Amino acid sequence: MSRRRLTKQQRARIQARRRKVADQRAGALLEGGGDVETLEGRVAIRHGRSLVVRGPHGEAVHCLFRQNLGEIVCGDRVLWQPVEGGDGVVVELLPRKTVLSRPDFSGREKPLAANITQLVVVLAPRPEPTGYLLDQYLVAAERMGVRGAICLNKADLLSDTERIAFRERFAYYEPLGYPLVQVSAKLAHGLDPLLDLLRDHTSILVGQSGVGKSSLINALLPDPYVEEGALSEATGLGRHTTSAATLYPLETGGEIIDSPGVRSFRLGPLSRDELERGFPEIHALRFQCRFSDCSHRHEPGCAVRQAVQEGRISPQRLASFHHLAREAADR
Ligand SMILES: Nc1nc2c(ncn2[C@@H]2O[C@H](COP(=O)(O)OP(=O)(O)OP(=O)(O)O)[C@@H](O)[C@H]2O)c(=O)[nH]1
Ligand SMILES: [Mg+2]
Ligand SMILES: [Zn+2]
Repeated sequence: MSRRRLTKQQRARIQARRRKVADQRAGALLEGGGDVETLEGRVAIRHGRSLVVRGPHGEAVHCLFRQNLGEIVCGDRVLWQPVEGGDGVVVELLPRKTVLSRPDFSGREKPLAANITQLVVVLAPRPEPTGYLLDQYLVAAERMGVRGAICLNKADLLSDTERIAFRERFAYYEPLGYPLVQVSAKLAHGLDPLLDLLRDHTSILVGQSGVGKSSLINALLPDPYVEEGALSEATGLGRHTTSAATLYPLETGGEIIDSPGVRSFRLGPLSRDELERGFPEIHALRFQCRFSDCSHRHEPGCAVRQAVQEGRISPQRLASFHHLAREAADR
């Protein structure tokens, strides 16, 4: 690591200067482009003030944009104008159907990707999955109104019996409406059911760092596109390699978005109704508790706790529900 260490101030100054130059350039391009044709495109990736936009024929064009267009992210649909030299300039951000956001360091909601129709949570035997993170993502999917799905990767690390046991651990989710597939990105095993799942969808792969999201995308694409990280042997945690959400078209139909791994995920503000809808098996019992505002904690006549006792609802799921309810109440 020979990279020079910059102070916060220096970094901020450099960023401000870059922003100004990009703005001036975008401004100049915009003024030059009097009656240039306007095309529709899809944002594949955003790097600071510049974008890679896929044009009508799937070609990748580097585009600049003005700050007043708002926060443009991967998956956004935009209008852009070609300029000399093959670059372009984005002139309009089209309305989003869905947006996945997560809070930034200051707790402000920041969009990560737009116009997603499916959220695929990737899990692997290493790093060890956390049920809470999975449940948070599934709540996020329900809240966005998109399908949630689960992809178990790194099947090659397990023996036959371990592989079955790993799948069994998450089989609970299938009847709730979350498809489950088990694959090995490394051996390119089990990819057909995954491709079926991805067809006709704009899917985002999410999950902990090191579970193999980028590796999966590499396995699915004809040419290796994406850089994979090495799994750190000491901790079993992957290095944070993917730094920006990136969209790729799939030859078999659909689009797939690689996203930077997380250690944890925090949902934005969540109403009681949104929370319950995020747990379909709890939502289904909402009229059966004795009290209509039942917290499913200690009230008598609670149909949800009854279902847990009878083995119909997983105690971990109810624990995730309570954890999220507490978080929502704290905000
Ligand atoms: N054995 C095995 N290793 C895998 C498999 N898929 C990925 N890996 C390894 O796991 C490590 C992390 O893979 P990445 O694809 O970079 O993981 P990621 O989820 O994109 O990580 P971030 O970008 O940090 O979020 C790499 O060393 C991969 O080679 C798999 O199916 N089997
Ligand atoms: Mg990655
Ligand atoms: Zn209850």
